[in-house]
Amino acid sequence: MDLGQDRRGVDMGPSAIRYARLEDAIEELGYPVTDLGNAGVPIPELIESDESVRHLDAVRSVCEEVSGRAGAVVSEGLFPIFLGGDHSISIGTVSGVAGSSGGRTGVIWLDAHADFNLPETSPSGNIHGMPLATLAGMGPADLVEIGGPGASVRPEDIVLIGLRSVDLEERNLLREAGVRAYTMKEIDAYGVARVVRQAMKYLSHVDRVHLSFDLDVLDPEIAPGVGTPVRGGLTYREAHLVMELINEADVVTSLDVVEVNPILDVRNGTASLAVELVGSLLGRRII
Ligand code: LYS
Repeated sequence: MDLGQDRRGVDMGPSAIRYARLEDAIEELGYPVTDLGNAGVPIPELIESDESVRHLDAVRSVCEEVSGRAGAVVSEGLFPIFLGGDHSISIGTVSGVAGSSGGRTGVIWLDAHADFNLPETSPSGNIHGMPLATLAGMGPADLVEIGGPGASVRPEDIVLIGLRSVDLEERNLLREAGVRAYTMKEIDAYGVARVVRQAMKYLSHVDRVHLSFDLDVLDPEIAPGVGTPVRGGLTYREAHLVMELINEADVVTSLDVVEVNPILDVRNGTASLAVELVGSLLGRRII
């Protein structure tokens, strides 16, 4: 889906990631894979949208479908991997996962942006800048109620890692909500290993963790194929180390891979890197 922002291309992300052989990479680790196909997404050029929040109705209907399908997969005890698409799909994925499992679901949001805008604070009107606030129970009511009334996750069960582009009013919202955020400054100052270990410790009270992986957390030099690139992101090895350390903690039970834009990519390199990093998250070892 690419309705959560105003640039075409991320709707082709899932094709690019499949083409980069995600399924083979997971099967090599010994896990069977079933590809359940795509969600039904309207074509932006064919939708009339005069909403102040861009394509609100269409995003809601796609996220409702995704939420239901996510819940069904989790109820079977399986590990769902959701391919975006812009980050607004996570309103569907996380609400479905959290709503269908007992206990508390924590969220790790790997992203250059906080995605914590409300319609009133958003500089763009794009829903892909709002999913995390929506999941925390703020945001447009039509979207908050997907997967059941109220918040899908508690603000204190959320950790952001890799931030380096946060809008002015969005900063206040994050602070007021009490969401734990590790920016690139902490990563530079303390090293990525310490940051990830602290994050895992911070989330040690939850029953499961959903990892929402936005490729724009990576530096644009290694991941140019993203819709909203920001300089100063994770290096190649830092990114692998994040995934390797999260794998060691053995708590992640569902995953989003979002914002791959093949139109802006170079020889499908960003999608291939996404596949490599999913491999590290799922337990691929160097030796
Ligand atoms: N913070 C900006 C906005 O709300 C950018 C969000 C980018 C999300 N991938 O539009």
